[in-house]
Amino acid sequence: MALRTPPEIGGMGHSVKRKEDPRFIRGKGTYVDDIQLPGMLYLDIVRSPYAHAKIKSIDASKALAIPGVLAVITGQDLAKYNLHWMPTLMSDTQMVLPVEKVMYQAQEVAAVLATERYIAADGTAAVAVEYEPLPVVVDPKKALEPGAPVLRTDKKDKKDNHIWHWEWGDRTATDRAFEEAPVTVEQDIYIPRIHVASIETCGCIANFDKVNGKLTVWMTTQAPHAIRTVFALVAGHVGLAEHKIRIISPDIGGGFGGKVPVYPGYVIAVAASVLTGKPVKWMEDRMEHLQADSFARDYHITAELAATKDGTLTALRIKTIADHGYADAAANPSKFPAGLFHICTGSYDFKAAHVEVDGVYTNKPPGGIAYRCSFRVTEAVHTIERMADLMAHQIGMDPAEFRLKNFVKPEQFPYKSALGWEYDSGNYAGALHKAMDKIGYAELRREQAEKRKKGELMGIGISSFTEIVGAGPSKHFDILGLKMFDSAEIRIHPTGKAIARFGTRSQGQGNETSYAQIIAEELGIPVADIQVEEGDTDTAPYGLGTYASRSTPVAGAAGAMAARKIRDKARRIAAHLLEAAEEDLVWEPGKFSVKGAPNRSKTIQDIAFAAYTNHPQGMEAGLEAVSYYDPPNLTYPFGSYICVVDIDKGTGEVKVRRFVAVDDCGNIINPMIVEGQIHGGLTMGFAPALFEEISYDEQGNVQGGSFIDYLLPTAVETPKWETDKTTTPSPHHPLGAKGVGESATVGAPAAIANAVVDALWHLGVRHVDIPITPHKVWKLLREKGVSE
Ligand code: MCN
Ligand code: CUN
Repeated sequence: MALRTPPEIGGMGHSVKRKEDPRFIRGKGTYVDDIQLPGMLYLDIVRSPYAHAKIKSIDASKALAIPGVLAVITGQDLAKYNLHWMPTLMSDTQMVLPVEKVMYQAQEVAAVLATERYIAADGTAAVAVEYEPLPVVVDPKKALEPGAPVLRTDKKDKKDNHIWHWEWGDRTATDRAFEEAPVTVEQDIYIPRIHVASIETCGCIANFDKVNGKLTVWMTTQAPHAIRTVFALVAGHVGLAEHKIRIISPDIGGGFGGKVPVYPGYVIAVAASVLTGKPVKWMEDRMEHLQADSFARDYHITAELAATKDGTLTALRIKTIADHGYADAAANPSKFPAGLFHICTGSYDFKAAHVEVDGVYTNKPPGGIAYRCSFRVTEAVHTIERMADLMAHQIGMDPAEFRLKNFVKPEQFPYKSALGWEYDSGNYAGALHKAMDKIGYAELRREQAEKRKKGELMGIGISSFTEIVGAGPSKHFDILGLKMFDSAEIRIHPTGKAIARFGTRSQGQGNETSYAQIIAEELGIPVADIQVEEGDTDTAPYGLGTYASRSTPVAGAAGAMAARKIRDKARRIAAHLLEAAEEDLVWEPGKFSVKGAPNRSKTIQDIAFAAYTNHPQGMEAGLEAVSYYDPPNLTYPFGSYICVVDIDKGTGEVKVRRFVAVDDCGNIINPMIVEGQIHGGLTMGFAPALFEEISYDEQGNVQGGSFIDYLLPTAVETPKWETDKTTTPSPHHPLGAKGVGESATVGAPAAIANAVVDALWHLGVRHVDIPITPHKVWKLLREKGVSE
């Protein structure tokens, strides 16, 4: 199916702007920080310089002496209302403000409320906190050793730092396959902690209206409805009922998963507004954002592959230590503590697989997952794609040939993986062949052989990933019990114009545009006649939000289903208007006509008008519909990426010479948006492959807590992406579409890492952990005796 893409619609998702809105300042949208309310107060947060320390005292007197500082809020203050702890998305607990001790560097210690933003900051600097440092646990492996200091002393029965053990798959069959295997490879892989760097940091304005008892929060959130419910559940006892809470997620300057969790700042702002009856704004600065918000990855993996001598994969075995920081606040479906990590068999047809993960507490910020990744699929893809290359090299087979031999074949779909997933559709060989042709694979291998003779270092890396996006189905997926369906509500006005509201919240993906296209396609109404809204819980139908590339697979499907309900009613109205039987009507986009008499027709606009002015007796007036869509399965987009690198022997610098990305996300709704998603996604895969990492020294001091040492690639470093596509529709999605928002970030790092190892394999290099910095490569080259 070809979906219409009106050329006048750009990929920005800001087609309809509220120019008349007095709060509209920047001309690009209305972001939380653009909103100014009369009498607004500002919140700033005191943060801990220690990674683990008792709080002996907090002296607020100097801060309170500053004119304009109204209050210093501490954990003791919140404890009076039992709001000093809050639940995490994984049913763990996390501090809002500490009463006893801090657990990571940059943790919130107290909050200052003031009349001006700069006064609040001055107040923060003037709060004197006395700490007593405690032993710090940074390494999750050491955290598990007997005798390691127990971090969660708030949990009475907790005697160690182990959070949970989770395993999946057939252990016996997997172990047996390894015993019998003629070839096995094993590799430790560390996927470091990283952090999104969206243009807009997190923040909110909480406004409690004392007259009608209603709390409105403008908030940088990807999931406004879920937040409303969580607020009601957590703060119900202080009188905030769900119908008295309105969450508005205005324009969002990038989310990438970092705007799914609830951070203490939001909760303190709400508490401050409820107590003062004034609007309270809290907005993080860049360093707070990097140092304290939800992180991603931090997986210490040991992976093993088993194969026959001819290179047929037989089994996969993985053990992982997951560093969750001081609280398990991962944004995961409740049922799966390690998210969808068990998609780790990837694009290959394994007979047996087994995966184990252990969650561990350390003195680091809580969270997990927030970096353009559908619940740990990036970790899974990186592991299997690195391992596939390792095995191919080990048995002396070309990595492309090895993949082609082991792929799940097109005729095997729907394919049940060894770890229980049912892949909906795919043609992995098709995508890889296309990428190989486009990049000139055979010629590159010849060039590589020539260069190697001359001592030059060139590598070719492949990543043939399978993604898993679009959660539900609700029978397996929920967050804190809230089932992962999603919703759309469409109202057609008498003059044929429409408003459509969705339970998701785009952060720059352009959903406003593509949702309008879906409805336009289903109803034949021009895109320009459809206003799309998301993100206001008072108006939008209940939904779980935008993450895990679920908007198109779930809410987009809901949009199509709601539009089809409207079309069904429109048919009945048309039959009435045309005095014909419903079965005798034919639909073409935009109108119904009588079979055999095409001149007797009614447009959707005629029908909309009639729905309010001349509807059949016995039928309800109006033309609107709601759909709550529970997908029967996830969607499994995929792709093949090929990367060519040249390595500078003198400096260790890795230069990405070419990068070809062939993606398949089923039927595409808006090609321009999809291309933009892939370009952005590739850059966000390139970044952790070569640059980004947040690490900690032994005292728990964050390394990478500012843009001085958390390196983001700029346009200068970023290669020119060469993109292409294949189209394998999802059989269960009403439009045959699969999600795409994260694919490139998930698939790209392994292609780059594989290219680097491919360039160095003949020197004895078997693996390099990302980020592959010049220093790391330079050291490896010196170790292997390579001179400039
Ligand atoms: N699309 C399409 N045809 C398809 C699939 C998608 O035209 N077959 C379009 C969609 O209609 C939508 C866009 O591509 O406009 C992305 O759709 P989808 O894959 O459904 O992903 P979501 O809208 O759910 O976006 C979430 C995804 C995630 S989880 C992260 S993280 C991420 C990403 O999107 N964060 C982003 N891309 C981002 N892009 C921007 N600009 N900002 C972010 O914060
Ligand atoms: Cu995990 S990043 Mo996206 O799913 O919001």
